[in-house]
Amino acid sequence: VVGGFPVDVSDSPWTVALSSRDRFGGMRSGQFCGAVAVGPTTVLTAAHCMGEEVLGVPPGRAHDLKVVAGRTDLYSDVGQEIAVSEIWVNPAYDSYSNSGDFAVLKLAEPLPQASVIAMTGAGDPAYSAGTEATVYGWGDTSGVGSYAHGLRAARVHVLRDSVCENAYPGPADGSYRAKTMVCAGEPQGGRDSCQGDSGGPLVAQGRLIGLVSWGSGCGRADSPGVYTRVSDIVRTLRWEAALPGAERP
Ligand code: 4AZ
Repeated sequence: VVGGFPVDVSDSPWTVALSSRDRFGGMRSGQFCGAVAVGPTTVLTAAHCMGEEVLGVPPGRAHDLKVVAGRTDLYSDVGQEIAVSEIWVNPAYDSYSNSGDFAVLKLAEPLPQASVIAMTGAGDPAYSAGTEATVYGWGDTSGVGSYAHGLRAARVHVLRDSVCENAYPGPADGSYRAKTMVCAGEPQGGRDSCQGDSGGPLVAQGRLIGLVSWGSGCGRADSPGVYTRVSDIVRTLRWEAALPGAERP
């Protein structure tokens, strides 16, 4: 998180860290992405966090993939480390456009119910341009690879889809798709998510509206953060639960 402030994880207990001992060249803590608890044994993260180039190994062979909950400072040993027992990567995820960038992790043991955040649905006013939102993570605080030990957060605004459509017409800098993505940031830059925050939460009005996904750099003017649209996750999961493996509309 760039341009943010320190927070205690007890203020956002649904913000959890992903760690794996397969991580090469990463942070000493083993943290490599953020994630969000949406049920006692259900955690969302970015699909790209489950990619071999991020994980170091194919997701099915991840050793010691853990969710770290209740730990503000990753270098402390408070809180819980819970094993991931199942990984479901959105089959509609397109690594080229980054559309549909989410995965569902099942935990071997439950988190407390109080650590769960509600997901928002389509039509939620929390998505209106101008809504203040907060992004949380342990990622890069500078855009040049200095990682936080402690959880940080930044306030950003939900921006009109046209802002990201203009910033990211693709293909060079990525292409923004309003159906599956949310645009958020500050027009003048300064406050943003960054590398290492991926998969973590964007929260507005007490509800989860996005997962950190991509962007051009961090905190740059006219290069907002792009988040996986949670209402699209909800729609996809309903569809998958009803008709596993079916072709999506
Ligand atoms: C990344 O590389 C990344 N400024 C995440 C978020 C943003 C940019 C890059 C948004 O994981």
